[in-house]
Amino acid sequence: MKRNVLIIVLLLFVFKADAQQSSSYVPSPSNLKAREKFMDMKFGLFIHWGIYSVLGDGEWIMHTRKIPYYNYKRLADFFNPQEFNAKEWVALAKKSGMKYITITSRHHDGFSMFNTKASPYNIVDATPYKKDPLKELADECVKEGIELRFYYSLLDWGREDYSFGSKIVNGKPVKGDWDSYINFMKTQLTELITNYPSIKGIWFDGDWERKDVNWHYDEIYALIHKLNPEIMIGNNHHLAPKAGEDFQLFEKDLPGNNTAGFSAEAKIGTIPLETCETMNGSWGFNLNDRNYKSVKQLVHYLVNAAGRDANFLLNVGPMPNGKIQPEFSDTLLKIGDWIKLNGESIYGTRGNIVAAQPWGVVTAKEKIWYAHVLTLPDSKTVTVPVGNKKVRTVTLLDGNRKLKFKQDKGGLTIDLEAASAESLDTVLKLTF
Ligand code: FHN
Repeated sequence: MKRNVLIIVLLLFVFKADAQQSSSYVPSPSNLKAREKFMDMKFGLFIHWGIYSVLGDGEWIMHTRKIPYYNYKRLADFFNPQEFNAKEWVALAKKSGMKYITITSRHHDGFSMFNTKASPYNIVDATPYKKDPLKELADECVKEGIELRFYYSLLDWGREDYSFGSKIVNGKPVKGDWDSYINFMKTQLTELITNYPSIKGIWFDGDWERKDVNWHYDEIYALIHKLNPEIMIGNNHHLAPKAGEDFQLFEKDLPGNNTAGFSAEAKIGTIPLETCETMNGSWGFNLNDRNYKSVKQLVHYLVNAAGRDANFLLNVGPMPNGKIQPEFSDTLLKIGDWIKLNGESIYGTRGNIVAAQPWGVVTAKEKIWYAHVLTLPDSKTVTVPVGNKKVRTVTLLDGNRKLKFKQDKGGLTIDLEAASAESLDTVLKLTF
């Protein structure tokens, strides 16, 4: 009996210690401010760019075509993006209504797209280009008031210390040198934060490749926040947020959905949300992927994300010459035209005010609600569940025209006879 009591006391102690450890991260005031700003920004440009773009078949080509590391590395000799122009990329993001950029500093192929002392396998030392595009991008972003964040792969297909494919025992790969790999990542992350001091976020990816390994997040996250407490950490592990993370990522799905199959275990937490999606079906440049999403699909994605209180990070995979293909930029600029007219219903708003409706979603700012009618019902009316809030006016955001409405216990029913069936999104502005 005595022994059982002792075991229970011990277990309680262990659980408590664990709970304390995982709740020990207290975001700094600057980090909390950064989170609010992040939620206000709503729309960002994701960029997957690396030496894989030379082959024009996506960023997984080394893995899918089983190209041995030492052969794949030769791509660096051909990577010379002479037409890369940070000004053009940032101007495109701005004109498209995007407020931040997240770019791959190092993807699963392990190639560093920045100037690093931690490995010679980087754009400055291993390519004829010899320059650091991330530095140019960081400087241009500062000039133009666009936030910059770095994607950073945890998974590495080539490094010996990572030893891709190795069995994991007791939290470590049996082959390779896990401590050396963790130290390598820490060195690179320190470089990214100290050499590019304006960056606002680190976007981790690849955790899912090694479910049972100890990634040492406690040390890695603490290091990042020690170097700059304001930096927001996100991790695309497809799970509920872990201690030390500042925003939660979703891939190819709105929070709460799992159409792409990544989010079965992605329980929604209490930190800011972001969902990312491709413009065709590929993250990295893919010469043969013509499955382009329409302006309407992407505007709807943005609006649906905002309605669920999430940012939308929309991806382009630039070509090996450094240009963004016109199919992408044309669509992005059209999204920008839509945002110019409707931005007040997106930027600075919050979502999850009411659950998503069959006709669309609601975003809100101060005392205004924006009902986004994405599918105009045949009845040409929508009912917004406003509860017992008394509605004063309902207007079409486009043109400011007043709409007729009636309010009763069932909600607020709005007459949409005046709305155009052609509109990408009929935005109704409700004042209370
Ligand atoms: O494997 C990557 C993929 O290449 C891409 O970077 C996406 C972006 O969300 N994340 C991984 C798949 O989960």
